[in-house]
Amino acid sequence: MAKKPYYITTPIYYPSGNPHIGHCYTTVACDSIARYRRMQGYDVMFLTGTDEHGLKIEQKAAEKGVTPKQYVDEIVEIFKKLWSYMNVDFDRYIRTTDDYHVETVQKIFKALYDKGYIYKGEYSGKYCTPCESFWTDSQLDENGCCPECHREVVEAKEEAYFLKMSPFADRIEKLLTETDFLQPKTRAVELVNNFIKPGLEDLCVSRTTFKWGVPVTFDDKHVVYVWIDALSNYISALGFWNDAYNDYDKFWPADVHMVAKDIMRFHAIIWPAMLMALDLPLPKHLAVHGWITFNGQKMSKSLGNVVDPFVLGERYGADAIRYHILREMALGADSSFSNEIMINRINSDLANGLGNLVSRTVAMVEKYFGGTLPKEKAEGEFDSELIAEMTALRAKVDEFIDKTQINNALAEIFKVVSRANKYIDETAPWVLAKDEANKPRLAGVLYNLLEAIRVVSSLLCPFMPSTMPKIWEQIGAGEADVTYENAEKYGVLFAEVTVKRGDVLFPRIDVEKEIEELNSIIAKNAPKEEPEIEVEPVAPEIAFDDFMKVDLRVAKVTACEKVKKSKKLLCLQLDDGMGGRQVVSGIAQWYSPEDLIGKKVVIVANLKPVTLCGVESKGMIVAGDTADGDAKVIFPDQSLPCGSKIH
Ligand code: ME8
Repeated sequence: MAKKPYYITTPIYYPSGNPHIGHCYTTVACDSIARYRRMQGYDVMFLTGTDEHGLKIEQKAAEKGVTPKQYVDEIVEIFKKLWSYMNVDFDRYIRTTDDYHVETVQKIFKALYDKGYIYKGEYSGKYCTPCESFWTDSQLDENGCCPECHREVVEAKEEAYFLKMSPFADRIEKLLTETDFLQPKTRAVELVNNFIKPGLEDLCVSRTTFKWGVPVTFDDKHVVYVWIDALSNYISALGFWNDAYNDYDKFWPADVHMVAKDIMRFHAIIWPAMLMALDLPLPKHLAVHGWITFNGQKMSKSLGNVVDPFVLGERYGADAIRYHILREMALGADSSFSNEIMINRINSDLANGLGNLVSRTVAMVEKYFGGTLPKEKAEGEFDSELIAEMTALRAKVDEFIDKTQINNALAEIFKVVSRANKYIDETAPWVLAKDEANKPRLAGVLYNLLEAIRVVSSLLCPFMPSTMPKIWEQIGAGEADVTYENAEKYGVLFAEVTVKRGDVLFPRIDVEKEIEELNSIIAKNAPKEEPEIEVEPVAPEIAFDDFMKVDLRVAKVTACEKVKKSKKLLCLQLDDGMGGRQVVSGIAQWYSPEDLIGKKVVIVANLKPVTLCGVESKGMIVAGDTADGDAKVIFPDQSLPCGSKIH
């Protein structure tokens, strides 16, 4: 019987800096699902790649004095090296600079134009002549000048192509609210309220201010907007409207696109609109995960050195890193990365849990039976419970993988690891070993443990692919024993199995010493100098009583949306511990609603209410200025209760 096709994709990453642990999460998550599906017998296509066009890349290359292509070639190699290091087994790697992809993008753009969905219009905004750049009002610096060179800008108009969005608004709203396309569904409401309900604006899909992009074939002053270019990768990589590949009919529509929340909007609104306009089927699922944060901020390239995945992999092994990031991240929520949490998890789950289970079991088979078990079955107390749990495990893992909830799948597997360790304490093999008459029971107990390890390691293999074969060697399991089919069966290992002690799978890490070493690496890699700012003079002295007049409180953002008619304002609903309040804040340029919802902030609680753009604001969110003139919200310790006073 022909295998069922299964198509899963990561975003294609910008090669504008080295990959970091955030990129690792999505890629390793997709790799694990792809491996799980292969194990289940699917014919899998796992696609990843790089998104190589755009102004940012053009500028970075110019700074380095190389061509954009030379610039991306170098970084793409680092991405590929990291994926091989992390045991990421992709089936195809797409680069948007590949000729076949460019051909598809050009044909898509032309088809949308011919169908009347793309039209020529005028893009108006502020123009900086020396930089040859258009800026929107919200992008200008605090003096209304160019955010790059800080010179004056002029009102200007530029011809541009636009994609009509309104014909698709109803269908997209239904897709988001009435189907399970978007996972987790809670995010769909946010998208509909923030983008669809206020009216979907037509999208500007071409640029004339830089050259590093896909040229529009019928108007070569223009290059295609980088998101139209990038999103098309999911089908160009299958050979849609090009001759490089021939798998479109087999693999489209995709089973899962996995992305982080920052690019959800492009995948949940713009990509479906493009496909609808082309009359193509929509992907089946969009799985949206949160960010890996570090010190409360989205981990990004500038923080890359802090937790360089190569450095971490060198110290603990790629599988331990894979396990940690997959186990920590719940679909939809952010996950904060800390070296200490990672080390503790490696110690508890991998060294003490799984590693210990394997080494104790193998050591006992060697000690009590010289390495080969006699043919015995244990069917007494505790045995049936362990057997029932191991045989029920596969179905539970399947269910979570179907829902792309990898952390929960791993939690289920590790419940069986704990259960098996507990079984050792319950059955006390060292007591059984004292009496020759108990030897048959002892052999049966050890056989059950080997079976539990076989089941657990078979199901863990997609997540930790390089460690599991080492376990199989130790427990005497052959390739045919560790299949998906056998993962729900008991009694698969040969009754007279021979074990073979091996190296320690996950050496225990000395937490204190390790943190000290990591901290010194972090300190070495930290930017040497703080960015310079013009420090404002300190305000005139005030008495303590005056300070106490300002009532600062902790409040949690329960809801947040953009203020209509304003590019700068966000309207936040806050739980202030006193019944709640609404605050309007001018931070829309730097934060989107999903960055803030669920977080605690500091507010000036007794500020006189004002009305901004017709919306009432009771108080103010406390924020600071960066060297670049951006605003950064002050996030207090998140354990402070709502309403608590700051002084
Ligand atoms: O957005 N935590 O590329 P990009 C979790 N080229 N995931 C993170 C992360 C973090 N701190 N940082 C990055 C682009 N990611 C576009 C995509 S797709 C048609 C075009 C992951 O290099 C996450 O998967 O900025 C996020 O969606 C992706 O990297 C964005 O990568």
